[in-house]
Amino acid sequence: MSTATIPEALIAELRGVKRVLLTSHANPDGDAIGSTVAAAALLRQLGAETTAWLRDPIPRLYRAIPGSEQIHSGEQPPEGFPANFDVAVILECPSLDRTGLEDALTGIPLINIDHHLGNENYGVVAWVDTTAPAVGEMVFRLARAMQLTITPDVANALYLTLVTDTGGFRFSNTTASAFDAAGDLVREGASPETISKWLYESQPESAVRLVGEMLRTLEVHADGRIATAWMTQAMAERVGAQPGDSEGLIDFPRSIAGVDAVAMFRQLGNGHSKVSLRSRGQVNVEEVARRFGGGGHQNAAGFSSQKSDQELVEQTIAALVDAIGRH
Ligand SMILES: [Mn+2]
Repeated sequence: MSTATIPEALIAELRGVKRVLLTSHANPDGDAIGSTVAAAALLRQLGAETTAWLRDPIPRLYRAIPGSEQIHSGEQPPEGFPANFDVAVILECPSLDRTGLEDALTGIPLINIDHHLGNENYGVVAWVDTTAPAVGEMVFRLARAMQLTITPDVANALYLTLVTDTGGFRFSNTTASAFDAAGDLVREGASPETISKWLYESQPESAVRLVGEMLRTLEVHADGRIATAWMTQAMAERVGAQPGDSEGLIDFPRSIAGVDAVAMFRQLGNGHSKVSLRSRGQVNVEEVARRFGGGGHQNAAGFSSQKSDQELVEQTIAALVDAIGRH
């Protein structure tokens, strides 16, 4: 069940916790990292000891977030886990397997805070608000409800979740509440200029060169309504790309007039690929991603695959043709 109202049980549970693990999804994005760092800082105000653990490293783009350097990453649990922990707060994960740490998270009570459609409502307390523009906005509301202090570092981390999850206040989740939260966070010390520099003006040369490589693979289908592009391992090697350099590449095919759906195929090695999907308006790529075992939101979703490149492209395009055909 999706609710904008913060469950009383969540506030009660958080007030009592002493040793907390915080985690979010694998391949963490701005909302995952910003929410994790901010929620950890807020829980420390309540006297809790916190440890943040993400399966994957923090992409370069987000390393400027204060506190992100303290996040434990990798498949090995942080010291003392789970014996020395009371509870795990799972942010931004519709199902526990999205953490990539689900085997380690058994046997500890879970608190589930998320805004994804299709959240499985796992955990001793689940707060799922599918109308929230970012989980960071939910964390902000929670902090207000619990009368916690929003420091400038927390304000910046939460402001960043809004910028990244709304695509810079452009996607359909750019609601009045998104602007309300952004305005309040600026009043609490968030600096939009600083966050813009972190996100948009801190690219290594390799990331910009990768744009050129990717654009050579651009194709349009379905009378120009679908665009696809690739990021292969060979391309990444040619430019010396670092993990995280492909972040935001999908915005280029997405910017073409008349394109309603975009698929970006990324080779991960070992025959695995990741497909990122974007759409405009009512075209629902979350349904498409779900058909392939992934998930996301109506206008931004993704899935992983082990199919051959050709099969993957054909099936994805066919599914996108279906999706645009319904609108
Ligand atoms: Mn999010």
